[in-house]
Amino acid sequence: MGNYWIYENHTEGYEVRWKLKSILHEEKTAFQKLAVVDTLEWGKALILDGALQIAEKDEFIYHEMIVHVPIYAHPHPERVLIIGGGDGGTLREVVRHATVKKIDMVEIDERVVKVSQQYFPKVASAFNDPRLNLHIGDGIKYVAETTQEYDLVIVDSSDPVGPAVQLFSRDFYQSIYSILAEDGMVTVQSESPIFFEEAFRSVHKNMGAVFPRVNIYLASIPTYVSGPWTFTIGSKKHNPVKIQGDRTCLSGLKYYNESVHEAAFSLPQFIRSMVG
Ligand code: AG3
Repeated sequence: MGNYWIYENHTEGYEVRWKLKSILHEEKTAFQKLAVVDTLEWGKALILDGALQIAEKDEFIYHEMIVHVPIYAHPHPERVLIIGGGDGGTLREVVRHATVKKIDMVEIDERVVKVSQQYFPKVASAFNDPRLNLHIGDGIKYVAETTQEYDLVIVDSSDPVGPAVQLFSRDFYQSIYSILAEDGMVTVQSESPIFFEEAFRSVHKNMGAVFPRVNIYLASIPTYVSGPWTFTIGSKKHNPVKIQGDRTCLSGLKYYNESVHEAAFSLPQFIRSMVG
């Protein structure tokens, strides 16, 4: 392929483009448009409804941060629920932890799982883990109906458009609150504070209406919009800024370490003021 580019619009006046080596796969699933492309700079990338979800070269940053921060902040994370995350990257990081005994994962679009297994074997590498129960279905319905209890819930969603809108709502956080143990916590990806300010603020507001403690932490993920990306933790009891967990699986990680954990909660003033 000669001079072929794909574009992602962040605002009306700002877009990013990637030069492609090839388009590997394109389909319309029951829920969204799904594409896999091979980019010149960032390796293969998974795109849903025009928004880049993972690129091989930097997915480790997002996946390590959405998982290891809350897991290390919890003294005994045994039962974990992942909502979304069909590419398997979040799951891959969760299974590193021997303290975790049971993992439920609820992904609405089975095609994301299948296509990721085909094109991203290093990301979708843990679907055979014996602790995993994979449910193909609606995460909103699952949290409203399940009788299971969890120590940690991780919401690895796409942007709040299309199938993911309700995953940013107060009702959803309320349902998560009721299936968490008395010292449980939830982590969600909460978008770019610069390009998705409304979504970012609403996560903080909705989570704060439900959880006694809400903390935000940051990481820069080059292939997601530009600047910092936010994650928000709602916690019933523990202070997520403090590392409490067993630290044996730290080796082998590429982004997360103990000082990154603490530093990630330091917010620049303009972000602090958005939620202050
Ligand atoms: N979920 C968050 C992707 C958000 C990207 N947004 C964008 N490009 N506009 C990623 C799922 C990875 N498991």
